[in-house]
Amino acid sequence: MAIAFDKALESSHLLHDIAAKVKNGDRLNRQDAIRLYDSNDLVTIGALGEFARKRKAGAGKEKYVYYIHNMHLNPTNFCVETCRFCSYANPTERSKAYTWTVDKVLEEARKGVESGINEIHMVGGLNPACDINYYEEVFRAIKSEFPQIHLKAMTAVEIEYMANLEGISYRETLERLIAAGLGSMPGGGAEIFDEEVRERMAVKKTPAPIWLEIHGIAHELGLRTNATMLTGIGESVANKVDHLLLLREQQDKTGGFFCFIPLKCYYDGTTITEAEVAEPSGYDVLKDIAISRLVLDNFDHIKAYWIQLGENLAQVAFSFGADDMDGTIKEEKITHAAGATSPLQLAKENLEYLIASAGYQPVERDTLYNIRRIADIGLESQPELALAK
Ligand code: V47
Ligand code: SF4
Repeated sequence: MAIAFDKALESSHLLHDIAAKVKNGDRLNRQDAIRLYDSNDLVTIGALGEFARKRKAGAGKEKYVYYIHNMHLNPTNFCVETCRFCSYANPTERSKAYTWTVDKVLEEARKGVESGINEIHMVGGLNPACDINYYEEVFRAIKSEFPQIHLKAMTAVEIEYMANLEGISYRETLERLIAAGLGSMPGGGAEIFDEEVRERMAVKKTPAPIWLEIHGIAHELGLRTNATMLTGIGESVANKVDHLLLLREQQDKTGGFFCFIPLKCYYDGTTITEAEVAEPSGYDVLKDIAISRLVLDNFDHIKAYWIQLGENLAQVAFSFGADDMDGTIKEEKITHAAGATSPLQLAKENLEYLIASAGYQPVERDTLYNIRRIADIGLESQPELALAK
């Protein structure tokens, strides 16, 4: 149910000047973004996001929504940090903390590869037992057995930790991991760049300048990377806007971000109380999708991460500017440890059905957004909910 842009433009008086900027392809400024967040005119905001998405997609691809057949692998959930929103590495989970051997990582990867995945998304806690030598060994083992698999791994937080552990630069850390098989970097660990929120959430790792510097170095070394923003941790509208503006500025400099992923916090197992944060509503999530699409005019892709949004809200997000759903996943731990109730994985057919039944064209991609398959899907019968194959 995409909304006609011109109708939205006519009907919205308050956002008229912003809509005109979007239509002309002019860059939005901080005040514009804050006004969009402060507006209740969700229909217009969505229409603007959809308009910007279509223009960015280019002719013939206006309806494309991408997904990937992938798996998440988390070799360790032991972490020296204690970010308050993280249930994955919280004290209860910590008492059951695990660290996989290289063989165990390989065994888990093998299960995914047998099911036809083409990307492994690997991240883990900050664990002194998993230093750069460990990850070099893991990457080499995976790439030598499965050279066709793309390794999207290591957040900027892990790069910072590993570099400090080893006493080497971020650049050298990245160069060594690239030589071992690292293909791209996910966008995790950015949280909210604002220092006060980070302090309240006990986030001691990787402040904004270092997170951005590491992504900049990765881009210079030829790696594509993603970026995230975690909401629902007590941030203000201004904090979100400033986060987006810092990402846009970095992208202007080094140009290697592929995709932006707005994340929303789940609270089970955390110490975060209702009194200190506002849980993002569906309304807030859709604004994050649309406004990030509008502000991040130099990012090609905005992801509706179905694991956190749930399948239904992810479908609506396509009409607000999202053009990616992430992947089949196989087994998600970080958000499910904190209470997410979405399935742990979905089969390709289910993702395709979700995209097509929202009125969009499902496109299976690889990590670098090369098209693997344009799905030809009829909507007569909904596929049984199935696990990723
Ligand atoms: O960095 C931690 C967040 C992130 C919670 O790059 C939580 O394609 C919700 O970055 N509730 C990891 N979120 C996930 C991530 C990601 C996911 C999918 C695709 C990509 C990509 C990246 O999850 C962490 C943190 O910001 N997180 N705890 C929680 N309780
Ligand atoms: Fe560790 Fe990352 Fe969890 Fe923070 S969010 S406790 S750094 S795993």
